[in-house]
Amino acid sequence: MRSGRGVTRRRVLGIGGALGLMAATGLSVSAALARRPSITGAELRSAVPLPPPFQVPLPIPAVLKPVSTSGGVDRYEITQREASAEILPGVTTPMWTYNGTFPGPTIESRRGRPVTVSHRNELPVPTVVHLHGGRTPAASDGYPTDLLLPEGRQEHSMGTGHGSEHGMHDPRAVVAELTRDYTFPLDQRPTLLWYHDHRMDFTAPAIWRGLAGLHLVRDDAEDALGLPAGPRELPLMIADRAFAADGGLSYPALDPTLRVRPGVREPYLAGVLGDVILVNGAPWPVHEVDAARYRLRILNASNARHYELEAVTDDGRRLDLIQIGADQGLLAAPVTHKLLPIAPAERYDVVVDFSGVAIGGRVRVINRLGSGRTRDVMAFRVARKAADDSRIPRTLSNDLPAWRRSDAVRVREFAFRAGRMHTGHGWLIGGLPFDPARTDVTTRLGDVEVWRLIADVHHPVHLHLVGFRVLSRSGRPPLAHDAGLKDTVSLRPGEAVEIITRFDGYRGRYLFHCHNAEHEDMGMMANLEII
Ligand SMILES: [Cu+2]
Repeated sequence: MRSGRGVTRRRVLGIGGALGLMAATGLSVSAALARRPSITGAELRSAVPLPPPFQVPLPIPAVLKPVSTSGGVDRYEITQREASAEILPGVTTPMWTYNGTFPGPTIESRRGRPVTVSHRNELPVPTVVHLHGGRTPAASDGYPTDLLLPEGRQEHSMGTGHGSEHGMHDPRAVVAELTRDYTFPLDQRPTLLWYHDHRMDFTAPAIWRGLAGLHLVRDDAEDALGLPAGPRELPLMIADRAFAADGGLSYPALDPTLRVRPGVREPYLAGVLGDVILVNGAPWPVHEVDAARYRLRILNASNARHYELEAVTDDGRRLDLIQIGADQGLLAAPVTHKLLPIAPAERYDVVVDFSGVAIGGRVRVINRLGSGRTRDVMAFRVARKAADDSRIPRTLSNDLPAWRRSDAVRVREFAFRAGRMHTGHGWLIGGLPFDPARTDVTTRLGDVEVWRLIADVHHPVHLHLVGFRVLSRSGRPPLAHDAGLKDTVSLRPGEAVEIITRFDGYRGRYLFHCHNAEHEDMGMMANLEII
């Protein structure tokens, strides 16, 4: 009942929702904005009893040890394999994992010190690893057809989807078997990155089954700021899931083997939402804290769920969420929020001060867009008084790019909209579904461009390789949380968002796409060729 009621009240969108409305009645953009729906997607309901909130301790993903640090390179090994996890207390959930855990192990790196991760695929399907937010040469960026096949499997026998469904072959694909080395130079601003599966047509179910982990990049300048650190720096990977009666994860895949036929069943075409909110793989967890400042490194790793986060004390007080960083690292100066929207794949670096909370008191992190059980995210219990020598400097960084409109050598426009592709319903960029063989954008290394991104429903748009700045939203100034350097921008229904970036780093074939993972699998990607 709880989620059923929520579904109707919050007008969760199937394809017949806002899309049909906008197409059929020709709603103007301003009218569509006024009717902005809070959620794009439909919610699955779990078939097992769910635990009460704030009982399970918050897990912190283990930091992976390098197998070698010689030659100026940190070398890691990760095995992708099936493993059983106890996500819900007393319930066994088979998952696809990096090294047997969900989230996968965290990698910690220093800026400019290269890392090689050797991935071994022991899963029953091909995989692709993408380091989201990484400034990575194309060969290691995890292009969706650069498959890592399980041992002894031929590509044609694996039903890799792009062959069977799209009737196309990608001659540029670089396919490996069993193991593949991904090399990340990490010559970039320090920030929280995340690695996840990016296989053609099957990214959404692969992430849902557990193929996601964190990768932190640090440097001396950031370390010297005096921000909360050590046990007072917490990564928070937020993701929703739903559980079937047998304890396994529910997912409405058309092909449960995830080999041949991509896509999801009808009510979920706009995105798959779960009724259980996980943080670092635990349902509605609780974490004991000192009465001190904490640095929260928040990632929304959900396939389609958006959150508007608030930190609320037992007596109803909303704590400040002091944003210090965005997707691509530190802001110039802190920005204080009471409410922080976070779309799939976005990251926010936030300091929360628990020193004003009574000892024994609780601070709940809630999602204003949720309803019933999905309104809760996690809680902090303030356990003890403690000394705190951390600080939040008024100047956090002074290396943010200051691109101006006049720097741009061209302006491009892309519409992110529902439409038809040959397999049925699709999500299109500029009217076209993804085709690995078609170059959608060609740009020169070093060029500055302005992109105008237009949405029908919510689309969190992600560019590989580069960070960008948000210039405007539907002709108005950016929102407070658009500050800093981004790699994913949340387009709200009916909105036109302008971003500016410089295409530097590496030449080669990259992507831009919607990071609603279901949209991404149903066509909403395009090629970006840097020459
Ligand atoms: Cu989308």
